[in-house]
Amino acid sequence: MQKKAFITGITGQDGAYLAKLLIDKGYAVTGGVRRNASQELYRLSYLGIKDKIDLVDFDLLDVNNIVRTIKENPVDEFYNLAAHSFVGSSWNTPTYVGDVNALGVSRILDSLRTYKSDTKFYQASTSEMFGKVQEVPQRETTRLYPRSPYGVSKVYAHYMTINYRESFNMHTSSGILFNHESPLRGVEFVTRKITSTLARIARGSKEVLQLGNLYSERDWGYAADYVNGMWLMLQQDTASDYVLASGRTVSIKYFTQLVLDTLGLQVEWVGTGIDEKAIDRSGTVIVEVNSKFYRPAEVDLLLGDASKAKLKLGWQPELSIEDLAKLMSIADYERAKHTS
Ligand code: G4F
Repeated sequence: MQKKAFITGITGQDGAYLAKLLIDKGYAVTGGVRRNASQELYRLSYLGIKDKIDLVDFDLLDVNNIVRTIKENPVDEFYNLAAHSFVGSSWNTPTYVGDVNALGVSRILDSLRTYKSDTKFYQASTSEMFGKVQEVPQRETTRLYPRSPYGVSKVYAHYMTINYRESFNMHTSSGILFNHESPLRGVEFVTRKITSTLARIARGSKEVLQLGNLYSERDWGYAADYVNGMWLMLQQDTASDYVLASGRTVSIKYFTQLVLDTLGLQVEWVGTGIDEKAIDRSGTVIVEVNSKFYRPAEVDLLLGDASKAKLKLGWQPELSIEDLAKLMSIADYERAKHTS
């Protein structure tokens, strides 16, 4: 029988890649979309699956909508990828972020428990829960210390996912995913901000790439590899929590330099702190620091240990940070052809 899956946040980077993976595996995929949000279906079009998905109204704030959706769309696997996912702006709307990211998950879990408790559930947990890291590298057992309203909201959802597994014997798994990027990443996140801006500059645009903290370090992987891990979690006999990470961490500055190299932009870095800049051979500033992009509390270092996922799921990330930077830079250089 054809398997059925429901994906919340299907219009986002991970939702689109996961939908493609499931469709390729023969699943019938239904996607939840928030109709009052801008309809960003371009990622589904980019992957050639827009017409293969059934889209329905879905809102994490509306429990009646969630109940009705679960009753009308009974599925084998439910992937909750919807969230307010930009850490930087979570300080501006902390209550809203909590309502969506934390209580929204309670609404789904309790609706599933009541109306379709044999559904396998995936929760998008995050390395932001480790925040001010209590050990290096971080693994499933590392003590959580979130550093933003976003991180705090995700901790609540993470523990509710565990709680419904233990209280009601439901198959609820949590993927603690470290940063994962792609050409479909939103431009508000630092990797796409860097690749899209520098690609335009390489095509002759006169703008300057303005960044915040150049020295925070992230464990970056490729989103298409990571959605495969999500699927693998729901194929296990028993539910659990898994870290998905590359096991390597690099700074924002290192990633920026990889992109500059790929695009053939030769620069010299000068200055320190707020005055640090990358200047090209003609003396033009290409990259500069703007304190506007600093965060009230920073997560300085993330480095994940995905040994459990490798051992139990047979999961393996395929793309290195160097290859990822190339892939994203080239995709944005192509896109910039149409804007310059
Ligand atoms: O790309 P970012 O905005 O991602 P962040 O905050 O690590 O969060 C992402 O990954 C998490 C997984 O760990 C997810 F849970 C979350 O939903 C999201 O997908 O920022 C990365 C780093 C930060 O240290 C930030 O301070 O880049 C630094 N940064 C420096 N300049 C900047 C900028 N970040 C952004 N967005 N814009 C800048 O100009």
